[in-house]
Formats: sequence, C-alpha cells, structure tokens
Amino acid sequence: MKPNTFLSKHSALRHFQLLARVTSWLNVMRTVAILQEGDVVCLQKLCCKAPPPPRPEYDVVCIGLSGAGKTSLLSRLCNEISDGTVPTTGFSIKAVPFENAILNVKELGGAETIKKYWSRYYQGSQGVVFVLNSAASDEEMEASRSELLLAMQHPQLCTLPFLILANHQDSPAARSVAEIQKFLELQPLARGKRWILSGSTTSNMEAVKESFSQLICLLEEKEVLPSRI
Ligand SMILES: Nc1nc2c(ncn2[C@@H]2O[C@H](COP(=O)(O)OP(=O)(O)OP(=O)(O)O)[C@@H](O)[C@H]2O)c(=O)[nH]1
Ligand SMILES: [Mg+2]
Repeated sequence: MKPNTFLSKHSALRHFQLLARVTSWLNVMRTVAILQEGDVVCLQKLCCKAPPPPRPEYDVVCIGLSGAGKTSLLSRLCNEISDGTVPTTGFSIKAVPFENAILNVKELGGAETIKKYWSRYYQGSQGVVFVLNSAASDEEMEASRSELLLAMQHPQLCTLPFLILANHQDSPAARSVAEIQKFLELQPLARGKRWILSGSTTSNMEAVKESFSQLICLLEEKEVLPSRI
C-alpha cells in the first residue's frame, strides 16, 4: 500500500507541477497575446493616423540694395549661421519653413551690376520682400526708395503683397519705422495694395518671423483687401 500511496502522491505532485507549468505558460502566452494586441492597436493608431496636410508653398522674391541684410535674415530664418556674409552674386534661392507655409524665397543680389537685371527674375513671384538698411546714408535711403517704388509699379509685382523690412534697427544710427514710413511716402502709390512695413534686425529673429507670418496671411488671402493705409 505504502509504495502505491507514495507513487500516487508522487504522480499527483508531478501532475500538479506539470499543470502549474502549463498554466503559467498559458498565462505568459495570454499576456504576450494581450501585449501584441495592444501593440497592434498602437501601431494601427500610429500608422493609420492621417499625415498632416502639406503646407502651402509660395514663391517670393527678395530685393533691396547691397548690404541691406537680405542674406543675413534669410540664413537665420533657415537656421544657417554664416559668419561674414558675402554679397550675393546673381541670385540665391532658399526654402524658408514656417508653421503654416513654406516660402521659396529668391534673393536677388543688390549690387549695382546685378540690380539692373532684377526684373528678369520677377516672373512667377507671388509676393515681395523688400529689405532696406535703416541706418544708411540719406543718399542710399533715396536710392532704396526709388527701387521700392519701381518694384511696386512693375507689372509683374504691382498686384502682389509686399513686406518691407526696415532692417538694421539695432544700429545706433537707425531711423525709426515711423520716420521711414514718412520718408518712403508710400501712401499715394501703395493705396489699395497689400503691404506691411516692419522694423527688423538680425538680433531679434522672433520679430522677423512675426513679420513673415503677416506676409503669409496676405499671401493666403484670396481676394485683394481694401487699402490698409
Ligand atoms: N548690425 C546689423 N548688421 C546687419 C543686419 N543685417 C545684416 N547685417 C550685416 O550687414 C552686412 C550685409 O548683409 P547681407 O545679408 O550680406 O546683405 P545683402 O542684402 O544680402 O547684400 P547683397 O547680397 O550684396 O545684396 C553683413 O555684414 C551683415 O552681418 C542687422 O540687422 N544689424
Ligand atoms: Mg545677399
């Protein structure tokens, strides 16, 4: 009897151990199954989420006399830090990313030898950025004004929104935005046109981004708004 009892106890124990192993294995399997299920749900959520809509792109031409700061501002907007900016020979194109849009900005060099060819590169533009040096001599300010007025009257630009940046605002000799607005006498010519005049400096790029955001708002407007002046 005893050996039999021992055997039955022994086999019961083995059965119990086996059962425990199978149960724990089943639990593990169930846990893995649950995890996998969860993972699938997560993956589905990640993969099946609609991609964000593409940002609209606008082609913008950037002009202004040499040294106004066009390359410096655009490089910083693209997070490119360049020491010792060299004058732009010909033109340079940068895709400048903003939260709601991408601006493909074509900067035209402002040197005397290049300036006369600016109008050849206007075609296809949807907006204009005009940069001037607020601390320039009166003579250079006058030259800037003439170029701006020519651009505003050009058949390929006259209906487009303009962002005018009175740059170098950090310079001690810089004229204020109000002084520049008075000096430029844009009112008669710019009446009915969409334009923004903002002060800017490479040392405050947040303000520059805000000015570009306002330009993007103008670019997004479907219909031409009445005079902003
Ligand atoms: N203090 C100061 N210096 C600036 C500012 N913007 C540009 N500069 C300096 O002005 C010089 C000319 O700047 P650029 O960006 O090359 O000017 P640009 O308009 O591209 O000139 P071109 O390519 O020749 O038409 C550089 O030495 C810049 O560092 C500014 O807001 N403040
Ligand atoms: Mg340049």
